[in-house]
Amino acid sequence: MTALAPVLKNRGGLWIGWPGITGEVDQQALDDASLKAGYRLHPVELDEEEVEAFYRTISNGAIWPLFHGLPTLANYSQDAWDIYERVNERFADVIYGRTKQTDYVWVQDYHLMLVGRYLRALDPGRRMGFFLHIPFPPLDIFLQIPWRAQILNALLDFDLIGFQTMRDRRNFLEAVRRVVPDVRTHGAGSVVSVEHLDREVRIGAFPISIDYQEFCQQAQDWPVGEGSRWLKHAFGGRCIILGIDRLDYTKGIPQRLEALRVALTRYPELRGGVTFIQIAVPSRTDVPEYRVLKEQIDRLVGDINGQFTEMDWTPIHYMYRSVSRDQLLTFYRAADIGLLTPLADGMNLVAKEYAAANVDENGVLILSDFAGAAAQLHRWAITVNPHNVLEVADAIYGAYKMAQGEKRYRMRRLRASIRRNDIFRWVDSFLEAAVARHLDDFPYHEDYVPPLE
Ligand code: ADQ
Repeated sequence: MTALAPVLKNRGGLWIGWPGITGEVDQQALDDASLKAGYRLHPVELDEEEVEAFYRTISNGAIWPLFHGLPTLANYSQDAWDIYERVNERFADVIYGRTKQTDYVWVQDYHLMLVGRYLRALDPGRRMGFFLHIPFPPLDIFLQIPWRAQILNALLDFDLIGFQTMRDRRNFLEAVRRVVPDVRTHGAGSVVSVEHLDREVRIGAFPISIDYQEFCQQAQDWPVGEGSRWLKHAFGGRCIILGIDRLDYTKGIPQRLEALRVALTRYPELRGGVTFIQIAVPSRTDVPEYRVLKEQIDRLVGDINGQFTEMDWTPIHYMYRSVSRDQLLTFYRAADIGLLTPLADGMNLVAKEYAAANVDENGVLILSDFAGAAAQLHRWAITVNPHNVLEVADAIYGAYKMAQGEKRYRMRRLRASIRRNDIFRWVDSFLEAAVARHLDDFPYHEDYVPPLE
């Protein structure tokens, strides 16, 4: 949950989570990590069977595809669900044991949708909120999950439930009205409330963001500026189109590659004129669907390069690996076009990072209609339906031909919008809805560990 790191770093706090490895956690390593991060970390340990059921089977094998509107990829297992419940209960136990009654608990994401239910049972008066980082699917899709009533009832045990967009919130409210008996909704605007079992639950849209200032400043650092000039030179001054994503079937990478093929076919002027850099970060490599996707992308890149490469030009540069922060910023800064076309995405922070790092204000953002970020950025980005490869191809050509003045105008407005609505504003608006307080009201945590200089 790297998006939250800047806030925790500034305010301290306690982060409870599974460290991503099975077996016993090395306390010294965790203390070192706490010191480096600037906030305390406390592990919830999981064994191999729990990781398989809770993390791989239910979270990433059922909820992730279904919530991204891809029900045919979702697999359900009742045995695994029982373990998902057990792990959520363990998280609630650990939270209960490690926090005071007055501490506000803010649970993050789809792995932990039941924590409210268990924590409410242990501590009925506890104030707690939940934020869903992924989309909430339309009614007919959500209804397919075998545990729909358990999920909705458990979510309603939180005091505040946050979604990325109004569309997600609307989908959630429709599901609640259909599945949970005797609920009443009140209010309008960005936060509405639902009456459920004599409690009031607030439901809001809080689009997550980035630490704009940090991206903007780091993009102006000397190595990034030099690197980006070098990159442009290395690619012969061609128009650089950039795609950066975790290698995930929700990110629409094959469709994007097909769109590039169509663009190169329809607009011969682009041949030799553009270089497409796709960086895919390895993700969930133990899941068969992800391995199949990787092979599909490998093949497509090979096909398209085979079809169009000339002696002095290769259309696609494909990197299957993670890159350092400086390298990431260098790619962002050098790219003339950011091409981010997920089939579904809670927000898509890469789109915001690209704009923040585009300090020369001469880039164009092409963004999927189905990224949560489009709700905020649609006026100044070129928005596209990622399934319509012709439309995406036309958008690529349109961005390539766009006049300097228009690029600057759009990019300035994109950046201004992200600057105003940064990660601190996101936390602030959530806290205001949750406990009627602002981020500035929160002192440094008594156990706050200052970051290393
Ligand atoms: P993700 O699906 O991971 O997040 P995204 O929002 O784009 O998607 O965030 C990816 C993060 O990884 C970015 O901060 C980016 O800088 C980093 N990253 C990407 N490529 C990298 C690379 N090659 N090397 C190093 N770092 C890289 C989920 C949801 C999103 C939602 C976020 C936050 O799926 O929809 O926006 O949570 O809520």
